[in-house]
Amino acid sequence: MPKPLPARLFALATALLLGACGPEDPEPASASEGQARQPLMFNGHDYLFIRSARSWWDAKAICESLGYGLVTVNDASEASWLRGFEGPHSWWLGYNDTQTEGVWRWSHGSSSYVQWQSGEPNNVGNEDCVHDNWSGRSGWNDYPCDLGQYFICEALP
Ligand code: MAN
Ligand code: CA
Repeated sequence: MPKPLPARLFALATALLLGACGPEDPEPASASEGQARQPLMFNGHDYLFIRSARSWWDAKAICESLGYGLVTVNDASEASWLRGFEGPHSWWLGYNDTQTEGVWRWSHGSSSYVQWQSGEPNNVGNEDCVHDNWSGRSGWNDYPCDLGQYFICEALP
């Protein structure tokens, strides 16, 4: 069951507030960053594109605090729709092997869809989290979870 409208409006207001002053920002973020947080709908799902570079762990916690999860990608149409908003940046997805090396899971929801960039995942150093659009390529790359990336939240069902 989708969350009622007031809950969604509350999540949106919180997201906008976060944009104006994130919990870990050393100083208030710019107004343009706040304006860049767009809730978007696709195929009955709603998403937040958060243009603030955070570790995968912080990104996950921020999505959860808003009643969302890190995005789960279910098929090629969702993947290409998401990519339409990514621009030149790379974005955290929920996919990760933080629990068991080599066993990839979604942090929220489930999906059998995968779209690795060729040669990935390669776990260079220690890469347990997945971002999309790395270096402008249209596939996924495993990447160190502690590095800051923009991220996409998806409303939990
Ligand atoms: C860098 C990192 C890795 C990636 C390789 C690809 O080392 O971005 O995650 O796999 O480049 O060459
Ligand atoms: Ca990699």
